[in-house]
Amino acid sequence: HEMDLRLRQALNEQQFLLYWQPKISLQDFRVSGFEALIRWQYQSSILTPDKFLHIAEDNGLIQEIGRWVLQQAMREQHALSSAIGHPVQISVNLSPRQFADTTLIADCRRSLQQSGLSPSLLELEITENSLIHDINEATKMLGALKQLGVRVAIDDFGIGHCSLSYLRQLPVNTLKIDRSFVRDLPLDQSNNAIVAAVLAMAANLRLDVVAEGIETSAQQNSLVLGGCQYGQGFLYGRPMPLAQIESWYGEFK
Ligand code: G
Ligand code: G
Ligand code: MN
Ligand code: NA
Repeated sequence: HEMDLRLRQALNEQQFLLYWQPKISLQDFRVSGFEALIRWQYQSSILTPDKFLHIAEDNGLIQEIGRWVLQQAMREQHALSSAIGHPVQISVNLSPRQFADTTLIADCRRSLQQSGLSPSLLELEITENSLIHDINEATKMLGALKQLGVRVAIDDFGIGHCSLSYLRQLPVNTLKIDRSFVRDLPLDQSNNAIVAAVLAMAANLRLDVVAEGIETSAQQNSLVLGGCQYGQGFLYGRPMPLAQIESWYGEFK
């Protein structure tokens, strides 16, 4: 298959790169970290994951691509921190297949050793659906990650099928509220109620909350009022390559 070969070639020829989107503390508006988002430099265009990641997921290349992302993200963390002037956390998205594969632990451990990164500065983002596929295996994996000292976030929270009783028993650190709930804040009654409920539950379970997709200060302000600790979105910064972080930060601060 044509696309399989191209993806393989992309890996071999280092055509993948990372973009970084800032994560902002909504308490002091400092930069707390960055989320790594993969891109494919294909001929003269930069392709987003929706164009190729599902193919890699189907043909199994996602495992190798995922290992590359983890390693590369940890390599770039130091330069991100230098650009911002203090140590920043990095977040890496994991595909369901990566999360289901126990070699993840060894991969993380090796990349942590090679990069010298403090494990607490690494957060792995998984979706609810990664958790419910096999809850026993997921619980083991989360336990092993916790033992490594790595943090775990549930991405796109609220649109999947993870029950609250699972959530209570699983060792995760962070919920990332899906941007579909943030979009119509603060005017939409039901989204307001959903976000308030997630924030209340998270406070009870001692989980951090990141709101995704913040585009306006009205959205931001309602999240701040609700006690949401972190935010991400175009209001602060779009995903960008490492080389642009310094000039972005010059404008932001
Ligand atoms: O900004 P963006 O178009 O990059 O991201 C689209 C989707 O692709 C997001 O849902 C994000 O979770 C996913 N994604 C981005 N980078 C990675 C990656 O490195 N690994 C995996 N598994 N998913 C990613
Ligand atoms: O599922 P995940 O959260 O990993 O996806 C991140 C995706 O969300 C990326 O495609 C990123 O470009 C996109 N994104 C980040 N901030 C915003 C925003 O403020 N508005 C919109 N529409 N998309 C955003
Ligand atoms: Mn994510
Ligand atoms: Na998300």
